[in-house]
Amino acid sequence: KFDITPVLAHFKINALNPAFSTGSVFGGNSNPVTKEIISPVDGQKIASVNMATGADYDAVADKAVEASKKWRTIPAPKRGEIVRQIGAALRENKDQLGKLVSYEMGKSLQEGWGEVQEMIDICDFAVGISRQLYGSTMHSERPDHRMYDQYHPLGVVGIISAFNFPVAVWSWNAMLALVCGNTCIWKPSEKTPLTALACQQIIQKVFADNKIAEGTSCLVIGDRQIGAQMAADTRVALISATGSTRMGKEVAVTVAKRLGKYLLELGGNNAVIISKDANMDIALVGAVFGAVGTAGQRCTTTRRLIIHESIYGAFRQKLINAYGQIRIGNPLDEHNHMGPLIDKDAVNAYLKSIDECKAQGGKFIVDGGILSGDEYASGCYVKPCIAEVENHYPIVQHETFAPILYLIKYETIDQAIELQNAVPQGLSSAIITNNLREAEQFLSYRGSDCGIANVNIGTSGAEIGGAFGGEKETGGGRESGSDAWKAYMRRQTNTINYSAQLPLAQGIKFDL
Ligand code: UN1
Repeated sequence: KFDITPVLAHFKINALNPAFSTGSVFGGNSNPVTKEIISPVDGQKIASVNMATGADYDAVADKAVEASKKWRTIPAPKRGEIVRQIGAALRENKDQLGKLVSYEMGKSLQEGWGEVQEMIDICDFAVGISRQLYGSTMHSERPDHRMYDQYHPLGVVGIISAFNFPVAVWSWNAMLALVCGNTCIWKPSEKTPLTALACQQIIQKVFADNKIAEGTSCLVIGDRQIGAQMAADTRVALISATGSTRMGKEVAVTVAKRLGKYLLELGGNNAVIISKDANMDIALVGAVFGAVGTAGQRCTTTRRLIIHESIYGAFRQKLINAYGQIRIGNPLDEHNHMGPLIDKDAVNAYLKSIDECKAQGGKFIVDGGILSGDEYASGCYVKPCIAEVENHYPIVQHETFAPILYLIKYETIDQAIELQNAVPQGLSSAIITNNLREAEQFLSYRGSDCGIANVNIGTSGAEIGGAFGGEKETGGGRESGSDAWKAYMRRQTNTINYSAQLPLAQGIKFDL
């Protein structure tokens, strides 16, 4: 049995006297409403947290605005130095934070540590970026004129994150936003506030040691009303939201009404095409990790396998055998591959999807269901399952955040790509093939329509160095690597005339 007490003590999270702390900003306790945080691992209450009120949020946002006026005066590479220290602090806390992620959210400890590693990696990346916030220079059409563009901070960035990557996705946004000169307000999922409080403890010390103003990186634990309030708040220049397509559409409409900026990272319905020329070992491990990793609760989870008809039967059998080997149980036991779903609502959604799949014609070749017994007492452990389906079934078109894998057969590569693209979402995609022509077609303009397209790698587990995000109902935003930092800055075009004349552009004459 895993004892979380020392980990909570390490992060000064007091389960008996439930802490609500927005870290460096304020200890708003004005709301008597608390939320119990129950671990899906063993059903134990970990702590309860006070939820922020609208007034609490307002106070935080004021602080963040005030702090942004100071933070932006610190040169970008010096801001990078603070982020470097955050990365160092995360390295020191990797073990404990990984355990808390695993216990509060339910993902395997390997994945909990992996998530903290993503945070460390993005810190390193952001430090480098802090010296590379490049604009371009242009040649002016006018003599003795200089033109260039430069990037300025936006002000305050609001970050709404989901339970499934409770800390990493925040850090992708926050670390870039910070080096870009913005202050941040983080509203984590109300299902996973404790990992957020732990992160706040970690960064708060770094900010305090460096005498950085309060409010530079804020945390508000609240329900969706708080998220809606933040989306409507004109003080928040950019809302970066990760979560369901339903949530993203609401955020987009609210932010668009005030013509604010938004960055959305929403649902995926990711497929792997398995060619007859695939390396079967790569295909199998990639598909199974993609489907059952994080118990099917990644936005990059493999939900569909599109398999060539000539290998369909053999691969189907390999999958059935592999699913027989998956060890489900306490995710803090490193022996296990798969932990629980986040909560009972998620279990019900999983069961409902299985029923719908059957009703729509799906045939289960590996059955699902809830696991019972002592080890599964939280009621959140389910069996990963596999169904043979057709791509157009409504349930297959929908992102069910659970370990349900759909198998689809194809004949030609054109057909496989068409099937892969024929869903409303467009996040991640993959082809397993040693056939160069297929691989290149998959990556071409007439190939995958997703933001992420991989060859001989599964759909999940992207590195932080690439831009992360997708098209269509995935929301169109890009976070993390490459030039995703540009979303956190405003571009300004500057033209300087160092002649003694005033020549007008386009050759227009205007003499007085
Ligand atoms: C998410 O599920 O919201 O690519 C993010 C991956 C991880 C991030 C997933 N690096 O699977």
